[in-house]
Amino acid sequence: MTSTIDPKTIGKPQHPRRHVRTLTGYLPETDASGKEKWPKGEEKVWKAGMRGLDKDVPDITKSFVNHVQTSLARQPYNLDELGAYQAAALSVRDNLLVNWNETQLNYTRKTPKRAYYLSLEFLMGRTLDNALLNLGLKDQYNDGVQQLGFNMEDILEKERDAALGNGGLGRLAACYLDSSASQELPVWGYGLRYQYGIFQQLISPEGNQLEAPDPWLEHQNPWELPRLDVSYEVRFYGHSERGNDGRAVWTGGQEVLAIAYDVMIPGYGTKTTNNLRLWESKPKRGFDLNSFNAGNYEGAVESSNSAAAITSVLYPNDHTLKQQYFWTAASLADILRRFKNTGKPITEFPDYAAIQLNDTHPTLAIPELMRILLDEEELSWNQAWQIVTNTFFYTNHTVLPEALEKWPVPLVEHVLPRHLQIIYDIVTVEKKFPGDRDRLGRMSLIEEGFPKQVRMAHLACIGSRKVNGVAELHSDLVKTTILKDFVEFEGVSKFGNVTNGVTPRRWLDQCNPQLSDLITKTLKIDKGVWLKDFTKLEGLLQFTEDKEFREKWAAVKQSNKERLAKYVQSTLGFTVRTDAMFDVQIKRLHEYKRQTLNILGVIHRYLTLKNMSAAERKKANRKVVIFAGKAAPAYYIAKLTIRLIVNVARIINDDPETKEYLQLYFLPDYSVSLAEILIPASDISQHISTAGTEASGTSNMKFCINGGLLVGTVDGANIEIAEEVGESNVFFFGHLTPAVEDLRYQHTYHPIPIEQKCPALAHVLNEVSAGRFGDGHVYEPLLNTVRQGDYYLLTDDFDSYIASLAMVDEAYLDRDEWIKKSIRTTAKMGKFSSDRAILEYAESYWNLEQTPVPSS
Ligand code: T68
Repeated sequence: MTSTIDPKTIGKPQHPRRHVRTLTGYLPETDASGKEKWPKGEEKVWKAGMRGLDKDVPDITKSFVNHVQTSLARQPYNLDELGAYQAAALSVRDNLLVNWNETQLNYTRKTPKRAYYLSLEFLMGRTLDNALLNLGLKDQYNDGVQQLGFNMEDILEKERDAALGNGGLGRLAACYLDSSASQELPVWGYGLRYQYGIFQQLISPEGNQLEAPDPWLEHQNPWELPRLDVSYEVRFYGHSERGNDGRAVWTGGQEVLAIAYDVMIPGYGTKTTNNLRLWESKPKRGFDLNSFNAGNYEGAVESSNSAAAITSVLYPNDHTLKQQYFWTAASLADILRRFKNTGKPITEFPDYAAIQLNDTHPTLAIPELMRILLDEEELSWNQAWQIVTNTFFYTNHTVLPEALEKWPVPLVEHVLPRHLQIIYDIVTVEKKFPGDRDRLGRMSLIEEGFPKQVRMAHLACIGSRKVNGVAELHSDLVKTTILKDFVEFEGVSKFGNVTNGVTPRRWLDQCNPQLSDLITKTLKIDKGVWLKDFTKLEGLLQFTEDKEFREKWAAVKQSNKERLAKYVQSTLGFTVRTDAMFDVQIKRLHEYKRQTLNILGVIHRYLTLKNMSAAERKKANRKVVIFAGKAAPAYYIAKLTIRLIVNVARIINDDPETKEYLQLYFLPDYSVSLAEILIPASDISQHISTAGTEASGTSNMKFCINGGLLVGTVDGANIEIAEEVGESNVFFFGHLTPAVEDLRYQHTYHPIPIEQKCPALAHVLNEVSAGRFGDGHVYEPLLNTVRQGDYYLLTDDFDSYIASLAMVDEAYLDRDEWIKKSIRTTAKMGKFSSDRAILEYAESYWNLEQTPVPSS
């Protein structure tokens, strides 16, 4: 059923502003017209009687018990750990709300320019521990729950990860929110409230990845505030009728409601508590009463089911056009409503709002803002385009051609008829540029073919004020490959780089509390200071020659290995030996990330050990190799790599001759929380993408911050890490980016048989084929990616990879020197704090100012 409504009502709040009053005694008061009367400089007055933070243990236990009895409706004499977690979380949430309210009020009053981070993914992980840290209430809550007979560590374990993301891009968004709040920047996140996050990964007895749903909201989510009063209508399908004036009226189709859920984002050591707004889709009408009355029950609920489905799942490595539009339309409507509340003219919009596009997923916001400005605000094309191109900023996260988003024109036309018209109008503008036909074809927003496709990266680029990549090399590649023509047309100054960063709060203090303590005690600087000025870590350099300090440093690493071993024992039942070098590769499974190179290297090591005499083996390093990561469910080759790892692990871990020297584990269901256990335990980690393919990588930073060294290719942020920590502390191997194209050309036109080119690798592949690790036939399609074509250059890099691992072994044998390398690495990681990165965005891109909440 469709209806025609005035397009001007789209994006308007569904519920008229209610009549609000001030609680007696709680200023601000309202005047006769309902306008708030702010007491000038008398903040304390209106705060009188307002709820403050629970700072003391008795307040905390009282609030905990209160939540047990009221919010949870349970009795204090039979509470389990899940209940204790929920009560603790609700009590912490009350505290977050105090700061959140003050922050939002401060922004409303000061109307600073705000930035909006639009990301389809926010990989938040757990919240409770982070909220306690940022509020500065960790000790008090530890004591409080202990007094009530619970243990904070056990309570923390009860929280499920909020896993609303696939990998690096989603986790980066979460780090940036933490840093924005910590740096007192007015930044809001906008995303989707998926009912099911990234799938849960199970491993079958054969070693296959199986996927199960992740019903993370099952036990309710104490961290979200449903804002049922904040909702917008979003339209799909229908027709767009153009008038003579270039404006259009878009009617009919399906209308869906977007409902807001707010998640509070506390800054570390500041009152600033920002907001992450996640949208849930809901049918505009419950069900179609006519169909219902006619006995067509399925038909009656069909459209309401399709509306609810929009935000039901996070698709692995993919999103849908409907998700993208639903989210961008709701977010823009909300941003515009907030701007309009300031009473400023629409032409000033870019002075008050910067919108950051996290990859191309939110690019429909560009034609959507054009639609609103043209059809609703009735601006001219030029005025509208001027506003749009001063509002948006686009960050690219990949140059892999196959990963660049494109939507078929017929699909866009069907789902978003008005937006396709606007996209074609932008094409017209583009055609005004002088230049040859080839170039115009390359630059077009529309790729020719059957069907034609809309190139989202081109749209994001021309609709934005600035474009950036996420590490130096990657930003250069953006300029010289995928957006080369645009650089020539628009000038190089539009294109920049912001090297990624990670939050030191989660990725050092929370995940590695012992190291954090050791750093604080050694530097004699308050943790509150160095966690915010991460370059202070450099002070550790002067202690590298201090033997006692080195022993303490090594003891922390050892203890983290034991924590990991305990986790593996209790969850999987395997006994991991902790007197070994821990070598870790954790990331999404993808051919370009080359987990295959790693597992083939492990097999090579195993075969080498098998060929040694017992006496020779005794001299070898003991090594534990760990993998974790999910493969997209439809990515056959990536799943086969997991299967190979699992089956090689079975053979290796069971071999009495070698198992003392080599153990191998695939840890299922990789998550933020699992990374928090794995990273601090690692001696060496692998970042071994084919040169030029990994935009940045962020786990490389996390490992180094925690004193782990890297073995890697000259790619992404590995390069800048080496620049900081010194090349002697990084184990580089492999061909460089400029060689890749030529090597691929050779593979295609002058292939050299693998036996000749890389005998060591050929031997490994033959052993797999011959069934040494289970039925060899199963792995043929995977092995053939290396034997034929070898797009990711394993045959070119294998020998130098093995050589670099030999250097790792050699370096590890001198344990004292290794620990020095580890200390030097941590000490020089200051640059990679996400605080530095977010300040770069704020200063060089968004033109945003820090807006601290006044202290009371
Ligand atoms: C990652 N990208 C980059 N994409 O691979 C990584 N893509 O090098 C970089 O460090 C990180 O972004 C942060 O900049 C992704 O994680 C996705 O997850 C993704 C999801 C859906 C569709 C496309």
